[in-house]
Amino acid sequence: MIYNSKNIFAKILRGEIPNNTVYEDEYVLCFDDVNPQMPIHCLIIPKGAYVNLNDFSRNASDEEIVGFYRAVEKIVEIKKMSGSGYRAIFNTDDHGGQEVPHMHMHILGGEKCPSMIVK
Ligand code: DGP
Repeated sequence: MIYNSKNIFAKILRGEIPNNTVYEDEYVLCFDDVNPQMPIHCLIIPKGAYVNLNDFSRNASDEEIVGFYRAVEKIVEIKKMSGSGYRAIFNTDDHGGQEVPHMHMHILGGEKCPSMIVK
């Protein structure tokens, strides 16, 4: 799996494109999605160069994987969604509808999410 360092999230990580940062630590950056689908819609990305969830699960260190998932709970707290709930989505590759080839988790909430749409 070849990582393309010209992708938009790599540029955000390098500070070449601005973002509305929600949370940042040594493992992740979380920022608001530019095209929100719900009142709350942010993206969590690992700081390491991983194309998608498969690449991350296979090649990230245990520390990076734990760091990523620990950050999710912190971000949910920051966005005040721990009581009401939220939806987490990893779009992966072509069939998953992934547009940006840097692994990311969508966190959506702020109101009840619609039923899952398959088609
Ligand atoms: P996906 O289809 O899962 O690859 O979703 C990519 C998301 O990234 C999509 O919801 C829009 C968002 N996005 C694309 N470009 C930018 C950007 O430059 N800034 C921000 N904040 N979000 C972006």
